[in-house]
Amino acid sequence: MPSPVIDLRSDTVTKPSAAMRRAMHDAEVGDDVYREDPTVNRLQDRAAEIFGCEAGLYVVSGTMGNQTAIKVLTRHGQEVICEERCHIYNFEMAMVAVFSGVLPRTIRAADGILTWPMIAPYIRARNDHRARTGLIELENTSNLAGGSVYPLEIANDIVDRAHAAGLPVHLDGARIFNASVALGRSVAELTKKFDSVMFCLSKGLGAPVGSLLVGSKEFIEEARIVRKMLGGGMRQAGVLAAAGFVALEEGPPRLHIDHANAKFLAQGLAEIPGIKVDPSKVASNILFFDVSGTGLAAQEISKRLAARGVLANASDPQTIRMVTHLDVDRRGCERALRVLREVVT
Ligand code: TLP
Repeated sequence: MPSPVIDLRSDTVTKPSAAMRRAMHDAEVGDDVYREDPTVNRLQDRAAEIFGCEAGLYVVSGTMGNQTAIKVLTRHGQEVICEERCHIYNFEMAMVAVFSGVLPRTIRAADGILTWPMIAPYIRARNDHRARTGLIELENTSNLAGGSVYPLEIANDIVDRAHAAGLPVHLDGARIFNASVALGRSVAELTKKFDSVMFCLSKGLGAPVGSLLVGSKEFIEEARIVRKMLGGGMRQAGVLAAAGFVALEEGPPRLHIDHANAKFLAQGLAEIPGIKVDPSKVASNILFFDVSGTGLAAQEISKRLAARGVLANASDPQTIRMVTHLDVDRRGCERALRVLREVVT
């Protein structure tokens, strides 16, 4: 029997577990646009409880959650300050411009971690010549910066000072549970100062579909309207939310395994000739490694890996990303390392 494919392209690729499928089968449903889906309501209430917020809103995807929050918190013609490699700027189809009519004001920061002194010079209040700042956005963990984690004091300092300047702060917490595990602090602690938080059920937590926005009642009421504008009123969405509920309860306690596997991969990769990676930088479940020393293009390596049953995407001509998750165990990681060594030597 051929070995199963080791899919390290993303933590979005996980398949629903047996418990999730059972919960989906058994889910009580209603029309969620009328707020009558008991399973969606239960998921939203539980998310709000875990994050210590007033309310939650189930959305189709992380992208929908981020873009909904940005729309609620900004006005056309403003700027959003964010890190240069963030998801809202690089992977959300220019929706900040298309939908909210705002301009990303990007700042490059080491490891994707902004600090207040980096942000402060870019904040513009009312001005006759330049667009006003409307929002600050942070990403934790930072995907393109290699799953790096915001130190709590740095994130809190940014939010406190932004508030003092009259600015809201949105958190793209697609992988905030990974940050929570890496720091040993609860997600409520990591996010309590933010005006809005988006987190994904469909990444490391393992659900097939869905993300949540959490925040104040007032913010979530506005977000409901924007979600509807985006076509995100899903009706009997309880069949999906049921899987999300299982992910929210069962996902977080096992994320440390993915972090250990990512570290293990990085340590193994560092020993392969021509590959450059710093295992000490791997803080969660994402790693990027440089393949330029192998003499092969990242795309070519990715193709050769795929032919041998290991999937990992090139993120640029000399870099490959690997993401660990619940459908890849330690043996899978060992095999990925073996195959990679064969492919490049
Ligand atoms: N990230 C995906 C791709 O879009 C790159 C991945 O494979 O990592 N915020 C962050 C930090 C994300 O990494 C992602 C997805 C999203 C938002 C968007 O979530 P979805 O895919 O549910 O819209």
